[in-house]
Amino acid sequence: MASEELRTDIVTLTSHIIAQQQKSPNHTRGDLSLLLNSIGSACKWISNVVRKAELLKVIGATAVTNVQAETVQKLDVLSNEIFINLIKGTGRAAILVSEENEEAIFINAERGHYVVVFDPLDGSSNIDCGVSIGTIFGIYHVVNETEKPSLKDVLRPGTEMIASGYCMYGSSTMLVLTSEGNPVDGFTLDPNTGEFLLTHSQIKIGKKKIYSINEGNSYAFDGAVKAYLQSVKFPEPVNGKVPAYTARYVGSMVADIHRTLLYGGIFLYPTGKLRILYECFPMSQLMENAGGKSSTGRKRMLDVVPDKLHARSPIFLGNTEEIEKIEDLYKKLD
Ligand code: AHM
Ligand code: MG
Repeated sequence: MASEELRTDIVTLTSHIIAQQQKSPNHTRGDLSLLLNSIGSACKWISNVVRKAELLKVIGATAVTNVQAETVQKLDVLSNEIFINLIKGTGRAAILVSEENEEAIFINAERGHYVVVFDPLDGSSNIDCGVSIGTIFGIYHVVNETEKPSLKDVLRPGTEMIASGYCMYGSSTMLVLTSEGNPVDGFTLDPNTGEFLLTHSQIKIGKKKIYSINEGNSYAFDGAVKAYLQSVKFPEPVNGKVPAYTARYVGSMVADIHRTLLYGGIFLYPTGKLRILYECFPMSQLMENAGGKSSTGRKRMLDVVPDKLHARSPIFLGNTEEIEKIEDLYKKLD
């Protein structure tokens, strides 16, 4: 492409975050913008180590000691350290909750007014075979800035989350972000400039009929999930046409949700493996802001109040129509 044809109206993650901040009366200090930018930086660093992981194993085994030291550290542990250090560096977070840490991490009680919950590298079964994995995060404002931060700032419904997102380390690195009252936007990491560039503005969930579930767990499914699966595999004709569903399952929540957002369909994890705070809530806020729905089967996911940091829940996310089918089946079951 000739240089005169190159677009110059580029929106970077940073310029997008600043523009959103200017529209928001609640976050005029720019603290949330700082946090979101630091998350963007953390994701770039994690992307870098994820992409080098296999090569480092080979180089590390025979050559440079410090490289070897780096490779013996597991990727999820390394990602956790990167994420924590970059957030700490902003001085704006009061509490961090990571999937990798049993306890909440309390920091900077004086100037930190935000809680950041995150899974630094989700999709553990896919880490060692090069399949897409990702980082998931959510942000709360502390309940009261004048009080000492405590667990009551964390154990709150998902409706109080002010921003959330994920970064997928797939065929490209993509960061997808939303915040209260704002749409869902996607940014692709440009490896040449090291910038996240706005490539998917105002994502609305697609309309394809794709269902995504680990059917290896079928023995543990309840009647509602079994009936739903039966209905998508053996669909009844609608107006003389049989609605054909496609099955897709990566086994990394970030990749399965990313596909569900862009193409449409439903993601089901009914057996209660996924963690409420840093897996279910962020993905639910993204799904709702993209025009979809998220449910435990019996209630809106974002209305749940977790009773402990690593509490888990069944979850169903996707097109409103599909989620309502599941909810109706649960009503019949109860
Ligand atoms: P993890 O936090 O140990 O990586 O587990 C969460 C992952 C999700 O990314 C994914 O949706 C799910 O576990 C897949 O589980 P399974 O392999 O049992 O289908
Ligand atoms: Mg996880």
